[in-house]
Amino acid sequence: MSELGLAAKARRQTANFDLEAYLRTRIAAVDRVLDGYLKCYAERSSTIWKAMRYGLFPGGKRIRPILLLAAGELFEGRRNALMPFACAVEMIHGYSLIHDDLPALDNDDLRRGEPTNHKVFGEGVALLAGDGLLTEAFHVMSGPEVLKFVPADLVLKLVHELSHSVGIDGLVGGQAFDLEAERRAVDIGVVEYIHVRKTGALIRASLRLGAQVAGAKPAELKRISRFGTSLGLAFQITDDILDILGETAPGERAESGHSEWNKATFPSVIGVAAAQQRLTELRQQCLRELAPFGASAEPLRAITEQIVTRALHVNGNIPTKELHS
Ligand code: GRG
Repeated sequence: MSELGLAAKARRQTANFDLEAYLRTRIAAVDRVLDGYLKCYAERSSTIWKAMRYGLFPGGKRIRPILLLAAGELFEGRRNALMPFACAVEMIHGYSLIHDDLPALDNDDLRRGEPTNHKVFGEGVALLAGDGLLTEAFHVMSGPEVLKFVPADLVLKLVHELSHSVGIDGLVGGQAFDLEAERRAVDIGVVEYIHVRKTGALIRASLRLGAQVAGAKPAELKRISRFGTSLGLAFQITDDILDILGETAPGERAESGHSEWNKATFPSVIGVAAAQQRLTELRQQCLRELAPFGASAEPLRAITEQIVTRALHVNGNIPTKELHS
């Protein structure tokens, strides 16, 4: 089937899928378990505990744990086995946002419409709250409860994989490269290199972890990995298009005073229309990877559509290919 046919078919399929209900139930489940993990420290009632909790609640879209659960469900993984890993990736995401908002990095005052962690607790505590969430993620993943559902050798493999994805070859390395890129002109290859690591690595790892916990076969895991790479990049390009066109919700927008056009992003380097074109290609790659899974991949298909749709149609600037599909 042609690329345009594939996209049109995916849109017809996802039209019957209740994504809102799917997301609502999974967000509630993730929130419940995350809350439970942090509750065991609640009696300390210390400032660091409050700051860690503030980093997680109220949450955002919880897209990483939801992708992990969805990839796990695709291979009939059990919720009890998947959930510790889902919570771990959200804790790591929470850490990265707290640290990214600090004055030394993005210097943002608002996150999800509320004062950032360091504005409420001070820079020192915010720094430690990020460290606490990062550490807790690996504590949760490797806990004795997890071993009731997941073999120890697989847990070790997943801890190894996730730590690599958020380390120097992934989230941290991508962020460091991004910081350096602010001071020089970069081409689109460098921008892609940064985004695949800074944003894409954790999204891809979330999907891969879910699939592996659920016992995906090697060929299936490769497919999920390719899907994750494309979706991770699509997620960042979407965010940058919405940011640059001022469509990001208030409180989500960068508050650092830097012009969005000065950052190393797809729309600032190649323009909004070309960024939308790249997004269209990535959406098609995502759908192509999901096609062999048929109806079971409906949640992942619908999430993909939800991620890219707003950025493709923003400002009425619809790529020509879209108009004809
Ligand atoms: C500090 C090591 C370190 C890394 C920071 C995540 C990150 C790397 C920076 C955040 C800044 C940013 C705009 C990153 C792009 C990824 C992105 C869009 C993050 C926001 O993720 P969402 O939309 O947030 O999933 P919610 O609020 O829904 O949780």
